[in-house]
Amino acid sequence: MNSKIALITGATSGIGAACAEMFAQQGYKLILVGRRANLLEDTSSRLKGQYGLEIQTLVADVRDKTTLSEALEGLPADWKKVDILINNAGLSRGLDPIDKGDTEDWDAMIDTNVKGLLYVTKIVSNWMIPFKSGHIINIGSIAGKEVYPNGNVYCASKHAVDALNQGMRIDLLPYNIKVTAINPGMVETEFSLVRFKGDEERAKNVYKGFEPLHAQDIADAIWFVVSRPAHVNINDMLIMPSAQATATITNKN
Ligand code: NDP
Ligand code: 8X3
Repeated sequence: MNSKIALITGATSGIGAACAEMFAQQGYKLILVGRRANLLEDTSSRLKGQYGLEIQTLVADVRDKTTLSEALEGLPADWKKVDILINNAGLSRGLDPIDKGDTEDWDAMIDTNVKGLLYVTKIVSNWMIPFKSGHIINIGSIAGKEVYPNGNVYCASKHAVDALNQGMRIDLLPYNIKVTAINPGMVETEFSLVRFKGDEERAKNVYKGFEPLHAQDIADAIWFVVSRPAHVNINDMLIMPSAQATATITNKN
């Protein structure tokens, strides 16, 4: 049994849930963070039953720095030696031109994708520093490499993740902490349902006519990255469905 610990934000769905499964298979102890308590509990009891692991579940909104900090700092001391942090919690809300955007949507994206990621990273990097080891995986996006019509604020938030990924790598270098960005193209998860505010038809259409990435593909890539030898770091990985060339060009049947 591996005694390493992986902390995954946004573990209730999609990429985060697939990562929880992957790290459970690899024998890691898990700290799973998300807002939906029922889903966290379901995942936790399933993985505990299947892999016989220890799991801590933290029901927390990464935007709320007080509650988040209380939840993380409230973990037992021996759980604060986190080996892998996966900054995955994130969302897109709305797909509107800048003059029509909903400012509540903008707040949700910036507060979650940028500020939430920062709050988690500050706490967990301080846990890693004394051990001079650790690996932080930031889930960016093709939207952090390109800007597409109506993507404005979501793209800005993921460009910020790209910049923070580079900044963290510089700042944490003296402490032997690896930092990697995983930047996916279209992955079929709850992402589009959240973007389109529960419009299932519109969400399904996004993935029609081609095979999108699956959450498992991203978990596989993350496992590849974290399982490199100590002297190797993958700085940045851009992963697209074979049928998608750029953020806006997809070969659909
Ligand atoms: P999902 O909507 O399936 O999962 C998002 C996860 O983030 C959920 O577990 C959700 O949990 C959690 N989350 C959202 N807001 C918060 C919050 N405020 N506090 C805590 N947890 C939160 O989407 P994906 O799995 O696709 O998305 C994961 C990441 O991947 C995101 O950062 C997204 O931007 C990125 N990404 C997704 C792509 C795609 O095409 N799907 C492509 C490129 C990047 P809960 O609601 O329970 O809190
Ligand atoms: C999610 C992928 O292309 O919808 O980050 O922005 S995209």
